[in-house]
Amino acid sequence: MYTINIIKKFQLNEEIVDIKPFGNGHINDTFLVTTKKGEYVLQNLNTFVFPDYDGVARNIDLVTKHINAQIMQEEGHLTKEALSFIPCKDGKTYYYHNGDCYRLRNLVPDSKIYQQTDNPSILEEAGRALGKFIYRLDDFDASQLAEVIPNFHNTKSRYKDFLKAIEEDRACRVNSVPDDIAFIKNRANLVGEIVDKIESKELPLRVTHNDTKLNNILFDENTDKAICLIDLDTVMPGSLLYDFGDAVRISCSTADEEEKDLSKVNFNIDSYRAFTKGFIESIGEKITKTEVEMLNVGAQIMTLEIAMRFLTDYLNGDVYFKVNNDTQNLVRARTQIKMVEEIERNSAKMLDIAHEYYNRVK
Ligand code: GN1
Ligand code: MG
Repeated sequence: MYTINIIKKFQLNEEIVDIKPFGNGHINDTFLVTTKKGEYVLQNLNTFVFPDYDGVARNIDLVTKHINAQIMQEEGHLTKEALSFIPCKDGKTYYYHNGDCYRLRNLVPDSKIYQQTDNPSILEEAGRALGKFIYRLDDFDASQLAEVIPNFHNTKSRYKDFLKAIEEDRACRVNSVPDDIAFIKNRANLVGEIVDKIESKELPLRVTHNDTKLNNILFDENTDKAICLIDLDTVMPGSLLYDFGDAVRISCSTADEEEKDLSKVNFNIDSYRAFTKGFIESIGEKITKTEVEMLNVGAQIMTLEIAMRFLTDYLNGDVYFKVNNDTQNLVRARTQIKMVEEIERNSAKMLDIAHEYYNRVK
């Protein structure tokens, strides 16, 4: 169906001027819709990755309503931080047709994203936005949320998927990547570190975003202040370490996830300091001592997990992440493996930084 006909299903009675591809996610297709009155973001959710598209829409609705109510309470009115979705003519928050699931939301005015930066004040803002997101959802009952991708950040189950991919060797690629496989297998003892502690209640189960790449944070074009987190499809119950770790692996890297020259992939400790400062300051006393002690472990495990996911997809023949060529998932796996090494080398310093800022808020 033409995109223009899809937009007609929504309660948006504005004349459309332009529709063009937008953003660069690995899962969904996104478009920028310009009308005579404003700009909107239309997204086609990947229903292979998110078969429970109804649960995704409900989760997002519940979480944005909760956050927006807090903004109202704090400010007396809705600010730019508030995301709002335009309902369909039938009242639903999405339009489903033949396996495609579309949502339409406002484009936050004068906003931009960063793919990468080493500017400490921007990274401090990024940490602050993430901390605020978790802070605002602290009193939200996580059991209301559907687990839209079961075991999404269950590193133990991701490791099982990885072993299965090696055994099946569907794309006949196993023999060409022995060192990458060995790197991950050598760290098998780490995969239960977070999930086991959630189960034993040493780590609290919170509401987390679960996809906290820097480009999922909106910034104000004029002031460079962080506005809010976007791309809420994976909002689910989880550990704060998932969000912190997933953010750090990108925000504190000196190179892109797709970089082929691994000598350019390094860990920037100043970026880590700035991000951690913003994060701990905004979440304040709500962060637990165990979480603080494990922030660096969170970064290590989340980076290992995504390395494993990219390598698993490479071994399975590129069935999950969007790719433009046969080695893209391997390149991604290798940047993440290099980041794991870098994080391991810096872990003592990372722990010191976490203590330093925690001591100021506790
Ligand atoms: C996917 O589509 P995007 O880029 O926001 C993935 C994340 C990965 C990321 C790796 C639902 O996110 O988990 O960290 O790629 N999202 C899903 O770049 O699997
Ligand atoms: Mg995403």
